[in-house]
Amino acid sequence: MSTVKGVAVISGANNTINGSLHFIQNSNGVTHVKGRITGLTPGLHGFHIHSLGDTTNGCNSTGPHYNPLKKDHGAPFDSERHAGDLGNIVANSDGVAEVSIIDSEIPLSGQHSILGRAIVVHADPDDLGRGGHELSKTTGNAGARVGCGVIGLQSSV
Ligand SMILES: [Cu+2]
Ligand SMILES: [Zn+2]
Repeated sequence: MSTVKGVAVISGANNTINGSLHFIQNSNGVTHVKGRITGLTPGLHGFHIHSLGDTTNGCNSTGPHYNPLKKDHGAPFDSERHAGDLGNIVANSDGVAEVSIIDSEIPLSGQHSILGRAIVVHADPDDLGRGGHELSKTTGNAGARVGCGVIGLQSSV
């Protein structure tokens, strides 16, 4: 498996949330997500791959969490998780989140590729399936979708 690179430009409904994220799939199939998102409220924000790259109705048309193996919502370190479950990112007091996530369930090639799907940032923390809320096992009860971008192919080496 060769290195594949993707990129997503993040924007939100009110134009205050912006960012860009780079996706680098290494030769062992593990993907590194790296970049920064600005304009967030300080604190934790749920962070997921959603199944569709459709932003005709903003982030709300990107579908549910990407879940090709039909599992329950969870944390990135759980075996019972959606492939798209990347946990939370943390915005500092200036509303800036520096993102650096390494994950083995979000390939940029093959049957379960995330290319053409969306990455979504939520208003609230993802409870990682542990909150006991009726939405915990489907969305982590992370609230509104405040920013998103479609993951496109950047280049292959
Ligand atoms: Cu989400
Ligand atoms: Zn999920």
